[in-house]
Amino acid sequence: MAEADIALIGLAVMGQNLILNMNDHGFVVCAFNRTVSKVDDFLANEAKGTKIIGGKSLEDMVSKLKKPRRVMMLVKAGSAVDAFIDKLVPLLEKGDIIIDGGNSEYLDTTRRCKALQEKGILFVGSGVSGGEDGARYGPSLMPGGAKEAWPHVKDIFQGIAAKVGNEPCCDWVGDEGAGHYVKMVHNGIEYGDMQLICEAYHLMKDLLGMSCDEMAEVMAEWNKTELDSFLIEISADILKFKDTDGSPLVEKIRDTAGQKGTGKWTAISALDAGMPVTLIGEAVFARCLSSIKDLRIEASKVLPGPGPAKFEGDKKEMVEHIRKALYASKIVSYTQGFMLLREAAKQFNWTLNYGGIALMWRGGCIIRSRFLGNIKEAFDKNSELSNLLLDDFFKGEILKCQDSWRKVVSQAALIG
Ligand code: 2AM
Repeated sequence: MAEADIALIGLAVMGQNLILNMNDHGFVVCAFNRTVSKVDDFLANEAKGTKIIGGKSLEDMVSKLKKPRRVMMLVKAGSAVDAFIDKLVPLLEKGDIIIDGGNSEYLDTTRRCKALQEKGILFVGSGVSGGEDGARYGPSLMPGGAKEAWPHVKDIFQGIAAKVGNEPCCDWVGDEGAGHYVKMVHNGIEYGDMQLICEAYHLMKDLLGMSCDEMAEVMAEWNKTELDSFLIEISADILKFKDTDGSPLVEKIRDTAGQKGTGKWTAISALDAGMPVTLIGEAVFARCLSSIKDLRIEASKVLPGPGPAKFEGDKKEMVEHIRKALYASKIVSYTQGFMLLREAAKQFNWTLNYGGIALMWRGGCIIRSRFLGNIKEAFDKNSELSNLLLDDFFKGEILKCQDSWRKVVSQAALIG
């Protein structure tokens, strides 16, 4: 019997949580997974007592779907997505919809869109951000692809998405791989934000000699200012967190970072597009540098800096300079990110709604912040705005911050 509103394939945590979220919003979901035993496990545990149903096979899953059929995948990016598409297509009809909610490369999404269009199947590639918690209680969703699919998935997507006020952090992004492209740039910006926080930490710790508890307090204060954001909030929590021996856990974590690839793709795309997305590029390179730890240790023995940092000014004042430097750098990073989006739209012939993108990032996702509300306002005032720095609000903010910013950069360089 056709009873399910949507099927979801891929029962890792993200997939499970999205299903539970859809169920909470009144949608009947049919769950499926390559390893089929996980369907029964899920129904017997996490999904117990809900309206969620399961598929015994792909055929069984498809037979339980209302038409047009909606099938969402949350499986490992790459060949797993293509493998499921190949198995699904013979079971579907023209006008049915396949949605890829994984972290796929936008060029793959564009390719899949085109191939499925020829078969009459509507393909949607959607960015999903917010991690496990976001998936469960309200992610940021960035869908793009075959626009004819949007009226059929809009209610589910906007229903489960995070809300800012009453507005859902989900809207149609654009054609082909536009949704995954926007998610990619989101991840690049996330790398940039994290790098800026690390640099602020580095300056407070090594220039000003502050303890983790002191820095936690500063971050908590910063979270009441223009920097109000998820990443600053959790930085305060992380700095406060103690290991079982009572010392700050963060200091015990090896200072080498890996990467999943989306930050790198953003930098590559920026080079391809000829756009100066320097801050994200530096953030990606900083991760690369961090990961060659042995070489860094070796080099530090023979290439000393200018000696131990000696800061002689007013610490409290310097902390405020650092805050303003972080804020100004963040404005530059988002400006660069939106420059890249604009150039990609031109290159791929997409119509992107920049204010809508700012709103999609305003809540639910990892880079969620008050600041994205200001970006949304800038595009509301002028949807043709060529560059964020030319908006009156951001121009004013940069002018307010630039003296502090220059002080911090010069001090940091001089002191090594
Ligand atoms: P599994 O439980 O059968 O491993 C996240 O890894 C999700 O992607 C899981 O649901 C996993 O299914 C699925 N997955 C990973 N690689 C896959 C592949 N090659 N084909 C199909 N599903 C895959």
